Amino acid sequence: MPDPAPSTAHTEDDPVVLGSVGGSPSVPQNAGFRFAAVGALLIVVLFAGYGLGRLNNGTAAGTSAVTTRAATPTPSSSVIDESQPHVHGTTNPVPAAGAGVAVGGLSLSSQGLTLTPVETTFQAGRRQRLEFTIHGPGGAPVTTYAVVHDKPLHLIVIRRDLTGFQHLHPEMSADGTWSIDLTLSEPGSYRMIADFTALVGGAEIATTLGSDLTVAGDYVPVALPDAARATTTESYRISYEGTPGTASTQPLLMTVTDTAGKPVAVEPYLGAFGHLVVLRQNDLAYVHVHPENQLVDGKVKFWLAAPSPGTYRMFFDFQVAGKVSTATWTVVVS
Ligand SMILES: [Cu+2]
Repeated sequence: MPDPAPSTAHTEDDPVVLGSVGGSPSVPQNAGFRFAAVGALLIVVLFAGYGLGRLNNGTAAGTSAVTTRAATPTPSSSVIDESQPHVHGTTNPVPAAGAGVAVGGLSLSSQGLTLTPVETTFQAGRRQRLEFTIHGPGGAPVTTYAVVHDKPLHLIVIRRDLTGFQHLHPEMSADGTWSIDLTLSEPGSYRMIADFTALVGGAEIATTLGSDLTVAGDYVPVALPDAARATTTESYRISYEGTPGTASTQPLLMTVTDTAGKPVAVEPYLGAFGHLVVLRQNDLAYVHVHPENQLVDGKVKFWLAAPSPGTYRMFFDFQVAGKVSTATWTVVVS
């Protein structure tokens, strides 16, 4: 069963509401200097860990993602240039050999921020409103966020057996409540994983928080498909090259063709040539990877380090002819 297409959840014309801030790209883009540090290194840049701190400070030191921004007179949104490849959801950009990377999305709270869903019980197959807030260190809802890949917040919803993947973009009301219509088609336990960069008191806090969602009923878990390098969607065949490991960051190259094997042109989607979400089986630990900003021989090139040996499911959102599709693979990392 194909996963729901992300395109059903939003359009690129969706207004991005950022509380009292107004329009999103209103702040001078200071991303240039931020990313100059990585430049040609093509190193995975980490947002949920100390990625921003590392880049802002220009050093490799630090363990916190809370970083002080250049002074701005009022609370504001910012736009992060994610034109360099990087990873969300981990806390260690370049894993030491054998150490693996830490992971995101496993907790309701991190770095002073707490995800607070309003209602976590859903009925199978029925569209319901999913609402949540992100509470800041002082307890008040956060209302300002950096725009990362065209959106102030990216939401992944998936069942515990790694079926039913949805990549959504909720909208925020002025009081900081995020909401979106959500249909969970089958009974079971799901995760919602929110990936964002909150702007709190002049600091940027990039993190990934997660909560369970429950659909009552007879849960029939689906076995994970076998690992394979090629997969198909309704219209495309997608394969990848590269072997993810834990010891170092490895390239992954995605090739998209039509069903007859003829290459097709992948288009930018949400500020990149594709978005790769990698979830670990059994705990749904989350890694969100973005590609290099140029295609390589028509292929979309990512860099990925797995946080541990184990089995993962990869979800690759890409756009062709204005339509977003999601390719999925099972990957076993040894
Ligand atoms: Cu997104």
